[in-house]
Amino acid sequence: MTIDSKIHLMTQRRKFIKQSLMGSALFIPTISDTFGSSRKHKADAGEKPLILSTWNHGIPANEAAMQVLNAGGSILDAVEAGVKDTELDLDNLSVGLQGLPDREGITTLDASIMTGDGNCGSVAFVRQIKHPISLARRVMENTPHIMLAGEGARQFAIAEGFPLEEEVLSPKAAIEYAKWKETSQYKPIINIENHDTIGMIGIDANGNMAGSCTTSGLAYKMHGRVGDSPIIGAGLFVDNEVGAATATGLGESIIKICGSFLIVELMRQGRTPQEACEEAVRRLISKNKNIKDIQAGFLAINKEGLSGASAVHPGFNFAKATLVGNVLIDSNSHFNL
Ligand code: SD4
Repeated sequence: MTIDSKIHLMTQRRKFIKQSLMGSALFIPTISDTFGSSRKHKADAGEKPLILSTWNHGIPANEAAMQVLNAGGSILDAVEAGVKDTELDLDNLSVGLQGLPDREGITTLDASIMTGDGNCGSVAFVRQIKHPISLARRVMENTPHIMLAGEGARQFAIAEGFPLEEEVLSPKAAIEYAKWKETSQYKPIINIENHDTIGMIGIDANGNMAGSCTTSGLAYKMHGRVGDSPIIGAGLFVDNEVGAATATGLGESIIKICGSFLIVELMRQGRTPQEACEEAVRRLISKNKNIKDIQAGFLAINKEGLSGASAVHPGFNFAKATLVGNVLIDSNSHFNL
């Protein structure tokens, strides 16, 4: 990305944040123990339909999802269409086949999808498939299973008529991989290398929920490594009776606490989406060493249409779309700069 385009992006981002601050009572500073100096956005009245997605690319993804809802599509169709947009984004180095490869120079993808009635499907460690989210949906709809991995997932994709893409790195990924190979050091860098997985959760006007999550996972991971994104309960969990949650960041830290399931269960016990996300962050911090090197962020919605978000470190943002707009919001974080 050129410096000019970075500045443009930052200006756009500020605009979005400003809009959100003006447009609603989203940010009400509150006092809490570990999140005391940060701002919570728990004061919004419930809104339906509502779609939340991780990171900057959540804006176009939410737009694609809202278009589906506006055209009368289901919330499941919406969350699939939304993240398909990101899977095609050539600038995104953590989602889709243009994502950064593993240590062997091979890009492998993880994805999951879930509906509020408990149906779910996922694919892990899959190669050459442009839209792993659609393959995850086919696993959910056309097999008696929930998860297919590796060669089996690819064979299933062929049987379902998915085209196999040529296995070459995108130009950007090839440049980055060549640089990485100079030292071949593996050290995840928070908010940089982990920065782009898309997790999307949504509720329609009738209270039906669905979620989707898709990623190429951690750059330069070991061949065969699978993160949280395709693991139901870790990267994604949805229950129409309560709410939905999704995660981004270092998958290993999220799997250890079953992050998304934990958040939904905390909401079931009466926490708001915001409180549940913050509690999950605390839990993650308590269960992981070297927390200064780990970033993870969570998003949640409940069946009333309230939303929440929280992260370990500053830098996590998300897009929130309702009938009145689609805005980028900075999440609060446990640690501050
Ligand atoms: C993983 N959670 O594979 C993913 C990476 C990620 O933003 O979220 N990147 O661990």
